[in-house]
Amino acid sequence: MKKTVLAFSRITPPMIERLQQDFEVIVPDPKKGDLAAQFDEALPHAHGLIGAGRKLGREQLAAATRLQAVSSVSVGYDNYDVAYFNERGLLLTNTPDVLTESTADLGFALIMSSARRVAELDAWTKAGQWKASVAAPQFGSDVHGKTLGIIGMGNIGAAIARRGRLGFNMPVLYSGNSRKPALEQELGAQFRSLEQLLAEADFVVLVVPLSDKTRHLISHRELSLMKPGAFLINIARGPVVDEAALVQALRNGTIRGAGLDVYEQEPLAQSPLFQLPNAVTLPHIGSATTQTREAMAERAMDNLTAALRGERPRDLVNPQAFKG
Ligand code: 8YV
Repeated sequence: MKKTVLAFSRITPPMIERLQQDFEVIVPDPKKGDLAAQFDEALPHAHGLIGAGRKLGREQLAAATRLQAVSSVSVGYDNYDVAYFNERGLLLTNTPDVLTESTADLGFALIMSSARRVAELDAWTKAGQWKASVAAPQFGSDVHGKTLGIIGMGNIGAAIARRGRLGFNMPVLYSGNSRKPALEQELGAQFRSLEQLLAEADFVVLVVPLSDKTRHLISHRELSLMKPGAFLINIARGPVVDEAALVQALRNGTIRGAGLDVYEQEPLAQSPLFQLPNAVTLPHIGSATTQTREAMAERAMDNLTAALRGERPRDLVNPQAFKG
């Protein structure tokens, strides 16, 4: 008998088709009524879950008595209670590598857009404000040659650092848990304490995973250490930044601007950030290109298929739970 896979977020028709070759697939459908009720009803039957953007832990999975594996269509796995997964022997997988370059592209788009005021001046032009040659009130800040500070030099951080160093001649600073000698060699990147990096960088880019250690890593004190002309870019997770402190810093000129892809609450329907011209606000699109989302879907399906066949999945987050 085929095992059952339940999707916990929207998955594409090609994904459904591929999964159906091996599994019974249940995808809650808004046309059939309440999504949460459909999910709750299917949960006790599921051997595998696949999706993204949903908190899953003890409370949410109590009824999932047949569950063996959860395949997240994301690299970040802060939504999952890994200790609980280990306790139950549930496998958790993610999708590293395939989104590195697209997410780095987006990080750089935010650097460019906030420094050169791309979104703001696009709206200004379309509003018919362009009546004479632009002057100082529309001027932006240079990107090339400025100092790039990466907080969390993992794969995505390194991909942004390469863009900055090789494409824009930017000196690269980084902070984090460990030194990266290969990147120091390759890019001339220099290690700094968090405080030093904040004081020196013109663009501070957050690429750390969310954990108890990184929650509100950037708050009033850290923002006050940044240069008044500097920009904060967050493509990591919203709660890494104390958003109220950021709003204050953007309002009173503690820093020049921010480029944000992630927020403390998502989706973000209302926010004081929307009133701030020096905040670029994107709807969590780091990996959202057609090619990358397809690659993530493939990787997530490979992981789930392996896990439900009793094989060790390629991207196993919690090897402790694998009894292979
Ligand atoms: C998406 C991400 O937000 O992979 C991650 O960790 O943040 C993004 O790719 C996520 O996959 C939700 O669709």
